[in-house]
Amino acid sequence: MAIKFNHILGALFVVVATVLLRVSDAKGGRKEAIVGGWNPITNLTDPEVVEIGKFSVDEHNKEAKTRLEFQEITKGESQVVAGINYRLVISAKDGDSPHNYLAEVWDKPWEKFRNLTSFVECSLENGEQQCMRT
Ligand SMILES: *[C@@H]1O[C@H](CO)[C@@H](O)[C@H](O)[C@H]1NC(C)=O
Ligand SMILES: CC(=O)N[C@H]1CO[C@H](CO)[C@@H](O)[C@@H]1O
Repeated sequence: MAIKFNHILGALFVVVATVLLRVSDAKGGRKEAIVGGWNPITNLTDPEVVEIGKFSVDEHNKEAKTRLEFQEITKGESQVVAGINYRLVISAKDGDSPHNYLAEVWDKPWEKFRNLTSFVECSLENGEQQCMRT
């Protein structure tokens, strides 16, 4: 299982690297729907999207041994790439205080594959949450 996990991490790294390349390619250009580019998720209460958000928090809790409670998704975008990459800004409670996190999940429903690629707390810059620059 550990070997398999490393294998998948390798694959995820390739995907993330590709995503980063695409993002830098798209930088400076106008935010139009590019094939393979990131597109905003318009319905943040779509059950499928909410499921991905809850999955992120659950996975993170398992990995980091935290007890965050999913609240809602406040922003999101997705990318079609051998499945769908989701990038979601999630509000979750850590004890009593709400925090914002940026989660990335790679979902390939037909393979029943879904994994949390990244889960980080949004940093504060000038008192504003800098989660997703759009
Ligand atoms: C978003 O999705 C939910 C569940 O499918 C639906 O009930 C709701 O009407 C949708 N909202 C919009 C603005 O489309
Ligand atoms: C929910 C899910 O599919 N998680 C998987 C992430 O990848 C590891 C390694 O293959 C699996 O063990 C998990 O089940």
